[in-house]
Amino acid sequence: MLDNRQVSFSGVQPSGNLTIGNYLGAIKNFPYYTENYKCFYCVVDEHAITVRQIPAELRRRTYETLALYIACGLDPEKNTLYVQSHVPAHAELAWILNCFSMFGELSRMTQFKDKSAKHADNINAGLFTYPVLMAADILLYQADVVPVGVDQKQHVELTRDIADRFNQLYPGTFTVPQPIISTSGAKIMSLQEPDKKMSKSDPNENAVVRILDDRDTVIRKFRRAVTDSDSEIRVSEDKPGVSNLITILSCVTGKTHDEIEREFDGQGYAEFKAAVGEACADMLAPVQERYKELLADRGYLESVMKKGAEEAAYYARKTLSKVRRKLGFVSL
Ligand code: ATP
Ligand code: LTN
Repeated sequence: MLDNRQVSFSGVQPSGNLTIGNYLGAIKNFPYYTENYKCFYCVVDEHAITVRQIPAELRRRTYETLALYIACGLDPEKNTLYVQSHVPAHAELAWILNCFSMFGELSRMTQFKDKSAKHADNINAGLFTYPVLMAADILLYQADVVPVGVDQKQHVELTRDIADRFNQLYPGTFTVPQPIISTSGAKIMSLQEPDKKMSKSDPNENAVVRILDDRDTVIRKFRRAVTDSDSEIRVSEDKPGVSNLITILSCVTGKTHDEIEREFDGQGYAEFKAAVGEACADMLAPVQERYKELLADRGYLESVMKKGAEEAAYYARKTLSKVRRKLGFVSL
């Protein structure tokens, strides 16, 4: 709770061009909290360097991710939008929380296991302690809710455990946050391997639809999406490709799975895929238009970053001072 309002916090890594998975699973839900919560939405560049980044690309994507936040409906006047590395308190609290996080619990994190397998030549300590930095992000702002895709639920649960552990030793320090996972769209799957999550760093470009893909590209990627050998349009565990497309269409149009199954009853996959592609492209068009205007104005984006960093630092400092006092660090 801050200023008598509950707090919403979330973050997205500038580690690639954002996908409709990032949009439907997370960013689209962020503005929902704007009116009634104190909201912090962060571009988590420090998390992104747990895998190797090309500096010029990281810099460009940091601007792009911020511009996308705004283009997706987050008003910088009503939400604190900022870049993680502009607020050193994140890294500082992360160190402290490292001393309250257990090797065993970090070893069980699915994302760590997946990313270690993917980047076997670079299993660095940052990749291992990634969730501790995420806990620091959330706990610094005394967040009540954390809107994320389902893949991040485990990390928010770990954050709760760390907060509980710390609060037991030093009562009343942190708010214990709640993960908020949307009922649909929480896990959009790859269009090429529908048993895998759609991920912005997937090297197979046909597997992901990016928020900034143009209309023809969106339609083409859906046309090529992997389905199966029968022709029934229905949600089923043994039809992961078709189920994923139904989920996407449902998120985009607000129609239920049942309604979609009835609407396309008797139609072929080609017509169905074309309809999903069209609907998705229609959803993305206004976001893309706004994004282009924003990206052309770096000065404006920098002013948003600066104001956001100042606001965030104000709240972060309060929590950090409390933590330092509780731990017994000497303050000058
Ligand atoms: P990377 O491929 O670099 O690991 P990512 O695509 O998984 O990135 P993140 O920056 O880690 O994206 O995630 C930002 C937000 O988007 C998180 O809340 C995450 O849960 C959500 N998200 C990511 N992928 C999906 C997906 N396929 N479906 C639903 N939500 C997703
Ligand atoms: N770990 C998240 C990104 C992230 C985040 C956060 C999400 C970093 N800090 C705090 C919510 C709250 C990811 O990989 N998607």
